[in-house]
Amino acid sequence: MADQKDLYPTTAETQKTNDTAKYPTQTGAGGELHQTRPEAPVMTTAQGVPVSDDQNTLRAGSRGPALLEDFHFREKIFHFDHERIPERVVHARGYGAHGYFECTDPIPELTRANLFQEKGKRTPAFVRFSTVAGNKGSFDVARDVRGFAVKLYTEEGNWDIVGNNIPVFFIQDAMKFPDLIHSVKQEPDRGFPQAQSAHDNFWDFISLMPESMHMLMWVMSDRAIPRSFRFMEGFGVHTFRFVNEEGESHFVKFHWKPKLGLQSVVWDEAVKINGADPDFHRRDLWDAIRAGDFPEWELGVQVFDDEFADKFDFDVLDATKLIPEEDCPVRIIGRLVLDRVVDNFFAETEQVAFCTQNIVPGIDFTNDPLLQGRNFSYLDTQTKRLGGPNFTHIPINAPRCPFHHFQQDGHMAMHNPKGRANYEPNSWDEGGPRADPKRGFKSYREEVSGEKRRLRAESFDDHYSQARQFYRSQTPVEQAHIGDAITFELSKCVTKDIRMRILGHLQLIDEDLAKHVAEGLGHDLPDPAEPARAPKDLADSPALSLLKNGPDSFKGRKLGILMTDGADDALYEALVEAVEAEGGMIEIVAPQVGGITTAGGKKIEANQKIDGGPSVLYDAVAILCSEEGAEKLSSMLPGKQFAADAFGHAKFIAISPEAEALLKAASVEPDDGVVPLSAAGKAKTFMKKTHAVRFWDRVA
Ligand code: HDD
Repeated sequence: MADQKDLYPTTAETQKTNDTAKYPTQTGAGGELHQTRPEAPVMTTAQGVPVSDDQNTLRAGSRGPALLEDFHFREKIFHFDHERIPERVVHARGYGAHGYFECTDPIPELTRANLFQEKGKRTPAFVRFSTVAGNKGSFDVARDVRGFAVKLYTEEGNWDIVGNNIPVFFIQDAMKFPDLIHSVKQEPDRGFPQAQSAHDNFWDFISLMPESMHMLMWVMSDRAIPRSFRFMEGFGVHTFRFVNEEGESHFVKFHWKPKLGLQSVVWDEAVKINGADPDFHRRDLWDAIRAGDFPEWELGVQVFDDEFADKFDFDVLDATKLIPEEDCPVRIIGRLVLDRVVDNFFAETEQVAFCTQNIVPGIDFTNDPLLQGRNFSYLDTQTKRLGGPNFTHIPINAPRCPFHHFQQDGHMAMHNPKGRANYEPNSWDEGGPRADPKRGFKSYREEVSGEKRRLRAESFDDHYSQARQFYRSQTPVEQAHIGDAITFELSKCVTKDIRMRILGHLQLIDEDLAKHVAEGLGHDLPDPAEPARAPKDLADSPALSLLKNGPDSFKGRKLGILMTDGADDALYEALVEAVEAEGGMIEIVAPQVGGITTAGGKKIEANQKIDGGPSVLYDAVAILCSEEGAEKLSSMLPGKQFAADAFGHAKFIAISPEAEALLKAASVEPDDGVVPLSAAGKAKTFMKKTHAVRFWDRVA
């Protein structure tokens, strides 16, 4: 197999060959083409035949009919016609990057998995983040669960942890997955709405599936509108097994914890970001990696035994439940670093095929009915999506360790076993591979028994207690956001019965939440729903709150500086220095993309023209302008909106004295979250304030 470097040349290398714009095609007077870039490689057909002219079809006469024998044209169009493959039935919109996993705390006593045996050992990884409901061309900041799928190319095969940024799921049994997904995607008769759950079908289904109430709380929280992939957690969701060399097993749940802390946008921002930059999340990942600011997560594990599982309030095989970190601590055992963008989106991000069935020696499944069903679905869907059983031959899916088997042929076979032996046992000298009872994967020897029945265990029947725990573990701001989100979504449901059914469930979760939503909708509260099991009060879990687990610096975040001609040089320089000291990024927004000239005569190029760089794209903003500049911005709607939105979204705002006029024009009454930069030293004070992420007092 070619080594990985050959398969994926670095982006810098590819970029060297991409700079073609300065070589326009020249056609001579006689209609023949001139080669305008002599050092470029000769273009060929897919068969390797050099091409002499890629601009004109072969014709009889200069204005006559095209000729069928034009094999270059036919091949080019034929290939183009076949460029699309089916998009993923869920998680269609996603973005991937390469990196590695590094073991920081080996755990051989728990698992024989190769990647956890040695401190410092690195295992190549590919990660794809995604939204669930939207089509491939939908927008990034939809209210939705985010997929967090990690492929680890271990020395004993590929291990896929196909998780989400939410630690629980809507349903308990894989049988209901098609129904769940049908309900949330576009309604089948009308083909809309796109990438959103705010419609009757979704809420109708959910209102009839009490088991989804816990997940519903998460999806209506700000977890479902993350600031970027870099600021969100990932979870393996199910309970898995670690199995050690002796064949002993422990249960395990996987957690990815972002080094930057947790951060989300607010709903009004999300709506506006989707218009301003539908690629907000993928651009963020691309920019961060290209800038060398490599996103990083810690891998944490919650490890527990049968005794803990038996005593725990809920069934550890029920994917609608989590184990609070306060009850079973998360032990950090490694880190995941994404340090390389893809060279080709289709070849890597689109063709990567995650399968929950891909596990390695040392890891095993449990009897979670959702997980068991997934193990069928992923292999099945990849075969359809990628066109046949040989999708493991595609470089992004191939193991990086040696592999030997007798599988052969099929569509697009890239490598078949060599030699005569293609079965075993055989008696040939070069008889090919054999199973190794010692090194090979062995399932944990769990005893199982029972009648064959279609049943849901009684231990799965508490649908409200953890929903209540989640809601009550949030700060008041977060609780208000959950209430507002449910109100918004239900207000998009045309059928009143659906809204009323949900209000019935909400009362079992939290009376105040139910009232908040009922008031927002203008309905009286109906009778509470009839629970299969009465909910109980569980201890609050601070680990469930986003705001309690936010960033503690400006690292990895972006300051948008709105500038005009005549802006003060010292204030600008102090701001840049303060942001850089924190490891943050800066974008300059100006009335013209060509940039501005400071009071001191310095030319600063802009990254965004004001109408293309609204404040929703930034974590915090600064406005540095002259008096005339403030007047100019005040006369422009995007100028006023920049200030008004930043304020409305509870952002920290730094201003030069002249910018006060713009705030006034935007009806912004400055508060403690607005920092006047009267002197250069104030830039640091401002940056310190931004550690709190937002000035929540403004909206509380
Ligand atoms: Fe799934 C894709 C995560 C339940 C069937 N799923 C998919 C992806 C993620 C998840 C992250 C995108 C992978 C990628 O980037 O290519 N899915 C989950 C989680 C679940 C879950 C965390 C619950 C704990 N999924 C689930 C069930 C089924 C599926 C119960 C079916 C029975 N999922 C699929 C699929 C997809 C998929 C149809 C679509 C595209 C693909 O697999 O590659 O097979």
